[in-house]
Amino acid sequence: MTNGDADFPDLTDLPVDAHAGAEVPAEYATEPGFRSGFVSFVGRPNTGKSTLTNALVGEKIAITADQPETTRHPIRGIVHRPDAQIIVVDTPGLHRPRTLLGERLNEVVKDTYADVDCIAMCVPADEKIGPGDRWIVDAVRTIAPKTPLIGVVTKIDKVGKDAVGEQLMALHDLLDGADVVPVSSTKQVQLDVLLDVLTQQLPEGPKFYPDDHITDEDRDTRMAELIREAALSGLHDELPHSVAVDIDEVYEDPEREGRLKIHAVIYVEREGQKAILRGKDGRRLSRTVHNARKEIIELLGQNVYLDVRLKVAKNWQSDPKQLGRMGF
Ligand SMILES: Nc1nc2c(ncn2[C@@H]2O[C@H](COP(=O)(O)OP(=O)(O)OP(=O)(O)O)[C@@H](O)[C@H]2O)c(=O)[nH]1
Ligand SMILES: [Mg+2]
Repeated sequence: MTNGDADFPDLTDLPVDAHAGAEVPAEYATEPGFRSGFVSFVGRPNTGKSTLTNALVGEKIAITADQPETTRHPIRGIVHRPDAQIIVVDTPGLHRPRTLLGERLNEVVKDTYADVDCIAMCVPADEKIGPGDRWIVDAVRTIAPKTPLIGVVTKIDKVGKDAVGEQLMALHDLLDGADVVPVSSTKQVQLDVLLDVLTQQLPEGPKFYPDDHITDEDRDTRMAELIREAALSGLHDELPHSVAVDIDEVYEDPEREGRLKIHAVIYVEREGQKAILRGKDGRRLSRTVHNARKEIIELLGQNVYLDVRLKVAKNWQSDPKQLGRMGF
């Protein structure tokens, strides 16, 4: 399935030993002083973690949306610098869970804390720091008391300089005096500064991945996520949480050389939601397919035929069996 832990290799599976030995393959070779390691972005939903991940990596590896709880599994992106390799792990936004899905997401995020070299707590410049943020910091401190924590004030393009300054101070206080960095992912402001700060937090060590590797996400997962992103656009309230996407089949189109045929299913929880996603005369669904297809073509660099069906999986967010089937 698309969002499963199965697609997310255990951190212990990484070729760490390759670096300790004398025989380092050419593509992993580095200068002395090179740093490498893992950084996890955490924060409330909708705080800009995935947008920041994409901006740092330089390619869309995590989908983003103007609603909370867009990211549903940790996504690794690799930032290659002359002096460091930073593996950023974008995580689902943390909050008090309302459904079984919410609980499972929280568990997965907490699992990632323990395995990283640095945790970066993201708070948007345009929202007051509140109990939700404190709850996350407490969780981080409990699960990973020794892991260095830094603060990131995101979306600084949305407010004035004074407000950014105030938020930096507030985050600095919340994190007991940790380093804090203001950034704008959409306007590409201060991203290099953030990478410098993150690099300083990493131990010296060789590369985990070759230079051309930017994510661990497999092709089908990325395609399913792009379809989900297209489907979420413009949705309101609780509906986005009910949407899940599965890639059914992918094969070379026998009717047209060089074209890939992709059959996907969008799951919702109720019949009424299906009608909303389909739209009047199927127009909304057509737009979803059109937009998703464009993104998938860009991802694959290949022409595709995209077929998307809508199906109801009743209350899948709260049903352990269905969640398992959906890969959670
Ligand atoms: N103006 C502005 N908007 C931003 C910036 N970064 C993110 N956003 C917007 O904030 C919204 C949420 O962004 P995401 O990156 O999906 O947030 P997230 O923290 O990954 O959300 P979850 O996955 O739900 O936890 C989207 O509409 C983004 O376009 C930024 O630097 N400036
Ligand atoms: Mg996200």
